[in-house]
Amino acid sequence: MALKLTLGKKEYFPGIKQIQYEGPGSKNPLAFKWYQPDAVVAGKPMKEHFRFAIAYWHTFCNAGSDPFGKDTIDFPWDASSDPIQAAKDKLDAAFEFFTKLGVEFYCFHDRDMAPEGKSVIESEKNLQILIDLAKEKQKESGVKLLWGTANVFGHRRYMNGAATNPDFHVLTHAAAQVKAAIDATVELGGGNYVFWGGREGYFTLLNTDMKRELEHLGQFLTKARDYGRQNGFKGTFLIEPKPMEPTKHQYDFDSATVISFLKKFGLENDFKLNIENNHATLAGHTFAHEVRLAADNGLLGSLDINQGDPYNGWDTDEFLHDVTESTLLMLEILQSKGLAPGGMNFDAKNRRSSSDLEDIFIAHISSMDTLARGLIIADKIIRESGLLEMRKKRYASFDSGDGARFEKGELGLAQLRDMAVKLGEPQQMSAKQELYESLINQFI
Ligand code: XUL
Ligand code: CO
Repeated sequence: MALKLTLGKKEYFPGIKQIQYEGPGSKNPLAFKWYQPDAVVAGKPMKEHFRFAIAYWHTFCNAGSDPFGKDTIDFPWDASSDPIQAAKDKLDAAFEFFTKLGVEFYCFHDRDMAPEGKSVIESEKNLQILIDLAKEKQKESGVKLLWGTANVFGHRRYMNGAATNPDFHVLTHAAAQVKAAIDATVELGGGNYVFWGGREGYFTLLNTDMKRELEHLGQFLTKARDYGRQNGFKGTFLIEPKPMEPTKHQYDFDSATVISFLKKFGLENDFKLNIENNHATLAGHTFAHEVRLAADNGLLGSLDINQGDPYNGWDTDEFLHDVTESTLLMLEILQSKGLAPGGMNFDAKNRRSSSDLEDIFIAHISSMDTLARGLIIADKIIRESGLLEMRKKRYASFDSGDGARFEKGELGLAQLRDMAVKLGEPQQMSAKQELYESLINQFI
């Protein structure tokens, strides 16, 4: 079903109409060149492969400030001096943006949507006001919530952590926020609920009882899961790995770390992973590696789409615009069971020097086209390049005979040793890395 254009009292992007597909030859920056939501690729419509979502915090809250300078972008929805009115205006602008871009999902933190109050109770009331309005807007437009989350890293009370804070009092405030954010996610029909542990980590082991902090995190997530399940949340809980920034060492370091954490605390049936490209590269991995590991463990949940800068080592959250990177990602997605009920959330921001309002449209369009191209290319690679067959052949010695017996656990170490004696020195087998790499380029 197509989204219905949904405007508030004021139109925030007056020069921009609903974005259309015009094809690769188009020179219109406000048109799709590759992304056709209903075009079928690899057995289903493009939009179902991607399930694109807009990140409320970057797109409507981040006006370009960095540690060295203040905002550079004027958000017209930020004009009111009454914070609740400003939040309502932002909601209007957000739904105008979603429905003009044709993106069916969005994601938010509690504090992106509604301002923090002077007490837990006032914060809960503020959030409820906005959730009621968002519910109406979802109904009118057809837009859905991909996931909700709580910002338990921004406020100064969380400077030593939220669920892993050494002070129990702080932990109770994190619990209050997570409870309200789960309630909001249930009310808005969100398919997922995310935990990103920005302050769950440490700067020095000298003042940190790591074992105790990790046990607190396991306990906290268990209780959050129980609360959600008892209160109508049927979706997937997600943990978003990131190795560092803002803390020096974050507990949810990467996919491998989070997978073993989930298994240790018995959370693997309710939780999956929300993997972000720039977090993967900060951990010294590729996006594809992190996605493959999660998928192989049945724990691929959702993706935060962006890219880092190869020449510096922090979380620059750029819009994904690299076609090779997108192709390698889509190769993994096509070999997995797909993302639903997860999706692809644009956890990305414009450069602060991209200061026109239309630049946020251009950035999303460019990324959606990049992913659409990646999908088309990856599908072709799978069907025509022979790459997967080549890879399978590398392991042919395990497909039958003693190799297959080994895989089944039928051969002990001493038997394997006797076989080495009998078989003699193995024949060298090239890994053909450059051939694989050239195949990818042949299809791009
Ligand atoms: C921070 C980050 C967060 C999470 C949600 O690096 O990625 O925005 O996606 O809290
Ligand atoms: Co993210």
